[in-house]
Amino acid sequence: MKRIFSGAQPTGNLHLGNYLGALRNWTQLQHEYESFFCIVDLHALTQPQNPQSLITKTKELAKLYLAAGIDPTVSTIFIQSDVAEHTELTWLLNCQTRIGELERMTQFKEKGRNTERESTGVGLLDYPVLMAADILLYQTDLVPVGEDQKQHLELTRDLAQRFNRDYGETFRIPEPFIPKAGARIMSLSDPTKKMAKSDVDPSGSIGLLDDADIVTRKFKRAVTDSGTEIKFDNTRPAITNLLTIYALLTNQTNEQVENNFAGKGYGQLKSELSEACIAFLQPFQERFHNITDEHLRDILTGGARRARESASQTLDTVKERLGIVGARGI
Ligand code: ATP
Ligand code: LTN
Repeated sequence: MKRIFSGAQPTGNLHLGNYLGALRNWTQLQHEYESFFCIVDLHALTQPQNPQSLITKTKELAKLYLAAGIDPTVSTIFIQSDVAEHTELTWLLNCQTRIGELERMTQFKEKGRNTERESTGVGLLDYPVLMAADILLYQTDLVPVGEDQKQHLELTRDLAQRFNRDYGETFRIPEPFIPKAGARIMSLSDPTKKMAKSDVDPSGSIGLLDDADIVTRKFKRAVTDSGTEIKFDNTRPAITNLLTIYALLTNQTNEQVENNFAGKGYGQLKSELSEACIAFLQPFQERFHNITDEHLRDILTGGARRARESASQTLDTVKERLGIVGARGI
């Protein structure tokens, strides 16, 4: 059976973009692939975190995976730091990676934009290598992610190919899986930017844990384009974004959605969109609140054990290939 691997960072509030661009696809793909879904807490450390809130966010994210429909009886759900192989492979891959490759990453340039190079964290630069380690440890075939992760996937493939060429066939070369619709949900307050957890302005994103009043208010205040027609149109990013969210939440085609809104106004679109979103979020949040900590701990402990079994096999091969065999080699 082919494998998928994906993950999200336990930072900020997970939003509709994370769900429509990533989690929703994971829940569908888990039935066709052997699946590993990781809470990448070590990636979160690339930006300053409060230790106590990192613990809370890690727990919250694991519950969000379950509430979204990831089934722990068919998929492996685990916390990255529970499987030490991730950090160990990162070091080994670091020594195969060029600084130039990392400096070219758009996300590094964007996230480090407001900081002097002198004081930018090394973790932020090295972030994609840890991500490559995550993926390559599991001999992953497919990585379902949003559009913003495409470049990191290309680097992962380059590193794997280089290692295979220099040290012999070791890693499977993963393919990205980027959905046709929903791969880049835009901010409600600025449709030229993606909906982002790291955005300081909360009005741009619908949090998966937002209550009905907040959702209604955020959609009501959402920016719209000039003109009155309600149609998918790349030159009108705000309306196209709202329609994309509506189509995905109601499982309709773009054509069905356009027909539904033919002759209606922006106010109607916003109120139907709020309704559809609340209808999705309410049962989602109910599932979220019904997951007990004990149940979660069992799932994550079992998940880490299964993940370690796979990861350690790959790591052993990599070390062997590199001549890192410790006392055993003497
Ligand atoms: P931020 O939202 O602050 O940029 P992030 O993208 O680093 O955070 P993660 O939690 O690590 O957030 O991302 C989880 C998944 O959600 C990734 O696959 C990412 O590509 C996807 N994703 C993030 N934002 C969007 C968006 N606006 N539209 C679609 N997918 C998204
Ligand atoms: N960088 C990703 C999170 C991530 C990831 C991964 C995604 C870390 N490791 C491995 C897929 C596969 C992000 O969404 N910001």
